[in-house]
This record gives sequence, C-alpha cells and structure tokens, in this order.
Amino acid sequence: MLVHKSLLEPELFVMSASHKGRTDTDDDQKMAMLRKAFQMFDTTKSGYIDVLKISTILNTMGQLFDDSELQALIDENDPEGSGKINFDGFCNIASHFLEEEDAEAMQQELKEAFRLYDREGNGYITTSTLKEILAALDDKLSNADLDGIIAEIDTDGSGTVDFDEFMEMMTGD
Ligand SMILES: [Ca+2]
Repeated sequence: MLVHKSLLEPELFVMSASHKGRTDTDDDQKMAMLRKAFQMFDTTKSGYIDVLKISTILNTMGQLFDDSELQALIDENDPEGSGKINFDGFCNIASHFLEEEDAEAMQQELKEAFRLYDREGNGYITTSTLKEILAALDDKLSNADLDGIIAEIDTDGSGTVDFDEFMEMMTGD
C-alpha cells in the first residue's frame, strides 16, 4: 500500500521528515560504529572475533538483547561452532538488534501520527476524517478513488480505522 504511504507522508511525517533524509547517513554511521567495535575487539587483527565477545560489544553499544536470542543468532552465523565470527557475521547479529530498535522507534512515530488525527482519543479515526485528509493531500483523487482507498484501509469495514489498520496502511505489514 505504498501509494497511501506517499499520500500521507507530507502531513503525517512532518516531524520525521528529517528522519527520512537521515536514513542513509544512519546506515553509514551504524556500519562505521560496528566496524569500529569489531576492530576494537579483534585485537590480533585476524578478521575474526570470539563469539563470546559479542555480548560485551552489544553491552558497550548500549544495546539490549535477549541471551537466548543472541545465542540463536550466533549459532546461525557460526554453523560450524568454531567460536569465532567474521565481520559480516558480526554485522548480521548486531544489526538484528539495532533494527529491532528502529522498528520500535517507527511504531512510536506512527503512534504519535495516529494521535494527531485521533484528537478525541477514541483509539480510532473515522473513515470520513481519513477521507478528508486524503482528499486534502491529493486533490486529484476522485470520490470513487477515495472510497476505494478507504475500503482497503478499513479492512473490517467498521467505518473506523484503528491503530492496527493505520499501521498496516503506513507500513504494509
Ligand atoms: Ca476498521
């Protein structure tokens, strides 16, 4: 439902407009940070680090993680159980936890955007309100277009868009 996302972006993502533009830099910064951490712990410059050090690195970066989840990722990236992991493997593991945090931040932003339209705090936006928003954002949409979009968003046909439906519209999940 990317069309809806782009329709709503100008309004809903006002506060995160800079966030979008920052994404590439964020990835670069993330990679640089991971490389630095990896090199710091690869004391012999072998290109590998001890898997036992990964939890220490994650702690150092202030990342929260679940021990069993981490172990599962280590097993996945070190299938031979060598006890060592290269930079790529390390990135796979570390970015799993970093991305999880991003998803949470994304959900938080969507919650804030949702609240902007759910002014009365009902926990939903009426489809008529949403229709007005969509119409204001793109005046080329006909009434039939709008009805079609609304029908797709309000999947249970309740006449209201709750946060789950809203999130589905924005993220496509
Ligand atoms: Ca609904």
